[in-house]
Amino acid sequence: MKKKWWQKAVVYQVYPRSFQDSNGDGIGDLGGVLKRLPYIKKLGVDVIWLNPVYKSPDKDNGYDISDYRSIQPKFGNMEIFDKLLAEAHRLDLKIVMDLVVNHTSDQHEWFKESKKSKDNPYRNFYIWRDGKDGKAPNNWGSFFGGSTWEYSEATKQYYLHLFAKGQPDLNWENPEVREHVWDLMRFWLDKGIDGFRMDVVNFLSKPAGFPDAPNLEKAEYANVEPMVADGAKLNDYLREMNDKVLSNYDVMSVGEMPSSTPEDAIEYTGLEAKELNMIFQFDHVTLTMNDDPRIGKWNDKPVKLLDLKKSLSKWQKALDGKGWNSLYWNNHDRARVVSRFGNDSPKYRVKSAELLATILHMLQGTPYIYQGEELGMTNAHFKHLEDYQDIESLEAYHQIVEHEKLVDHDTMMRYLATESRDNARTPMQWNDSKNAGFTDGTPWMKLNENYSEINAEKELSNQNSIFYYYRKLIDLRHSSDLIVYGNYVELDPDDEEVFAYKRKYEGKTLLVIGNFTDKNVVRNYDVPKNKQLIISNYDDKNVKELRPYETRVYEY
Ligand code: ISL
Ligand code: CA
Repeated sequence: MKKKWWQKAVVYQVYPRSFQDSNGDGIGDLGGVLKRLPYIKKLGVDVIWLNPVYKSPDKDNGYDISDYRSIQPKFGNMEIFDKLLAEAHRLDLKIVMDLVVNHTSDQHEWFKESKKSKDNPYRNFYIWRDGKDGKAPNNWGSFFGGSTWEYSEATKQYYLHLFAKGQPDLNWENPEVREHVWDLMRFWLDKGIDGFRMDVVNFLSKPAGFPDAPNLEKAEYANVEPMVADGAKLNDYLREMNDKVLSNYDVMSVGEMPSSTPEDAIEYTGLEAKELNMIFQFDHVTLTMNDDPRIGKWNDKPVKLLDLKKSLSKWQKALDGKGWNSLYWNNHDRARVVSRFGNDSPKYRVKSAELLATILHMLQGTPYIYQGEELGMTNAHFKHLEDYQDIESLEAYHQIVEHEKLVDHDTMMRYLATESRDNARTPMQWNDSKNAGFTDGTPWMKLNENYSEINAEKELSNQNSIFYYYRKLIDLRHSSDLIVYGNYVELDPDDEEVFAYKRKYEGKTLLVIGNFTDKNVVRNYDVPKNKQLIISNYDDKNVKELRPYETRVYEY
């Protein structure tokens, strides 16, 4: 495979509404990102991925776009966007934008037209169907609760929405829709942006005839994901996108693909594919699910190290030489890594955050860091339902607790505290002043109470901080082909306490070791005397035992 710039890159994800407010309205904005560019630069990353900043009624925090070519007024305007892009480029930082084209907002002009009449020129931009016996066309359940079908009085038909009813799905079968999408992509690429992260892009091709989904557990609505993921025409759409748009620019593309397998990933990102550069797979972030499938992702089970190793190893081995992995622990949809996969107690938070960072950053693929991860930010630990803002969390509470009465309030509060997307969306913790330096006004979302303990200012003033540890990991990657391209070798898959693996490249070996327990453990790896310790999160290196959450990386 010919080497590409994005293979050596590290990406930093910015969730603009929670990053930095610059005008005191309590909402993070582009002016705030601009102000914090030097901070991002200091971390040493190459690329910034911006979550959606387009005009939107914000039913799903910007994932419901009403105008693809203008900036959300809360976030600024096109002038400030252009300034941000220019300043980022001046600092040698690339900017990747979110592309949300499985659906639009119901406030998009196309949808406003589409719903007017059956013969409207935009009718076929969306997916309209007659009801069945006075009910929805099929049994599909929306990701945010209820049916995926919403009735529209004007034409007495239903439209499809996999997510909220304010997010109608576009009809990708319609070539006109595709042309519009290629156009809007060119609009941003011609401005000079450096690529796209593509929202649920493996859901674009829906099954012909819209059959019912299997529903063994007899849930009120059936799980729609297997019906729409990796559909029959998806490869055609992605190839057309590559052919007509992406191949004309030197940019990166990463497709968000819930439930895709390594085989799917090779199809989309493989050498022959000419589709995307990489995908976000969901395996390792969905290792625990509720025993009751009707409750789905909502649970409070700890993740087992064996499962995690198995999952990551599977992807490392399968894509080696055939595709390219994206490496991530968390994002705006997931719990905070140190709370979900590590130990966020004051005693072990730092070691455990550094351990997790090491395990991920030494793998083959392109690493993504989610804002605040480099500070060891933790889950929100919210106690009250009122503290949650996320549509998925609130709709799930409504459906599971109030409507279907599957679990009680306290149980669901534990599930939210473990899995809610809001855990990642509390404002960035810059310092220990009021509202953590995020805003002078009233923050749109409650801050994590631990900001006087955990914040950027504190991290930057301590050479042994998590922040500088991340910077070291990034620097190591930039200077090592072994870390970027080396083959992955799994070690001791049955070890329940230690995650260890090797990487091999042109006669060199990297040995990565991580103790995932809060105890001292002893392990023996066969390493030559001339080995070099290239990074570790403990000071004294001459110890036989691995201490709690200790990690070491050797090269030889
Ligand atoms: O977070 C999830 C997993 O539990 C899903 O509900 C999530 O919606 C899914 O991963 C798709 O995410 C993307 O598309 C959504 C948007 O709400 C998410 O923020 C986005 O990342 C709809 O556009
Ligand atoms: Ca603002």
